[in-house]
Amino acid sequence: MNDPILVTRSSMPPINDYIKEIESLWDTHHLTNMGEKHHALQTRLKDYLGVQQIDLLTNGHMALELSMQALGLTGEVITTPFTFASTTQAIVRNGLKPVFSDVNPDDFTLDVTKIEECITDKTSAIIPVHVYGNVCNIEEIERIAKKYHLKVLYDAAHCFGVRYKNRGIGAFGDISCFSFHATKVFNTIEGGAVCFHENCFGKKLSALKNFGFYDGIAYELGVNAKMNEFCAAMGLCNLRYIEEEILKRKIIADRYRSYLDGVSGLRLSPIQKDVLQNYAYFPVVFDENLFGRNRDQVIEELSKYNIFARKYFYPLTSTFPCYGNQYSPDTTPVALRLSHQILTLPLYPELDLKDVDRICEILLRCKR
Ligand code: T4K
Repeated sequence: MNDPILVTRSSMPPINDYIKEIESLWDTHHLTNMGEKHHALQTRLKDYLGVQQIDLLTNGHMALELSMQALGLTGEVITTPFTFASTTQAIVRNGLKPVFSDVNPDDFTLDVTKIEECITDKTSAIIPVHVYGNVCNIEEIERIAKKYHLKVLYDAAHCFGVRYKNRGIGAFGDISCFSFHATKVFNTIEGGAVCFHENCFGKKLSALKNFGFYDGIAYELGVNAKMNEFCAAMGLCNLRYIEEEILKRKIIADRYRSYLDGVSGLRLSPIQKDVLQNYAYFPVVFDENLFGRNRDQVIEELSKYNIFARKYFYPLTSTFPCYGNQYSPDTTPVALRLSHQILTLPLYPELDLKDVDRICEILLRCKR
């Protein structure tokens, strides 16, 4: 039996790069609380991502949760249920009500034709997700937000390095939140970032991530969500290799496409106009009627060969037991159907092309 192939595998720099990067910490003993690595990474990321302002946090979830708090959102927010648990949990943990709007079947992001019907006098924001690194319909979301005076906070957890119309994706909306988790295109082991425009927001956010302190006095109800120096050092190392890593991902994604594009019963994520992709994930949508097998049967077949694709994102977050039965998945039928049909195939820079060939051959043998 071949070694297991998992859906992803963390990118790691050469070990000596990391050792060299952390050596100075043994001199300074300054391990956390916004030290030199934190500042260096912040500066380099601001430049790489092409954003006006950026702050670093312990993870992508806290980036979302504290951004919502810092923005002072109230009442209802319009969002997608086709995402990772974090997006919805950050909303609900802020005391906000998620109003789930459906996604479009082509790129799996919010269907902009359905947003306006979800707006009420309690709506304070739209919280879309650039899911899999697919860019939302930014222009239309901006138009709706302006018309109804809503804030826009993008969950850009999957989007590191993505550019739209030659601008870094983090520059859009009022705020964009990235995840630097071990499973992401760029990782700081655990980590996250908030990108924003206004200075006053930044002051509040940096207080919130540090117990709400301004000069050691807690004026806000904060938490501890500071990125530590070892994580920032990992980020500094990984950032040196990011272009090569994304290029390796592209080669793998292209190989998948060469096998799977145009196969009846399979639908791939679109190549979006004006988007420089990061190839974070490789989702495939199975139409059982045309393909002859459903998504779950394909997972089962791949697992016999020690290949572990994942059901990102099943089930819809709106159906999680932690929300009771407050939200019906029937209000978002496209997302519901997708969650039963979609499978993300293994994709990471070190994945051997021979393994990609093998995965595709097994998958295509499933076709009836
Ligand atoms: N918003 C969105 C849209 C998100 O997708 C996420 C996170 C967030 C917000 C929140 O950001 P963070 O707070 O996490 O920074 C994984 C990740 O834990 C999670 O970060 C990610 N989204 C989600 C899509 O995927 P799981 O439960 O699938 O992880 P796990 O442990 O099963 O790992 C998946 C595979 O990754 C493993 O089969 C092997 C590989 N792996 C995993 C770990 C932990 C590694 O190679 N190295 C590792 O250290 O959630």
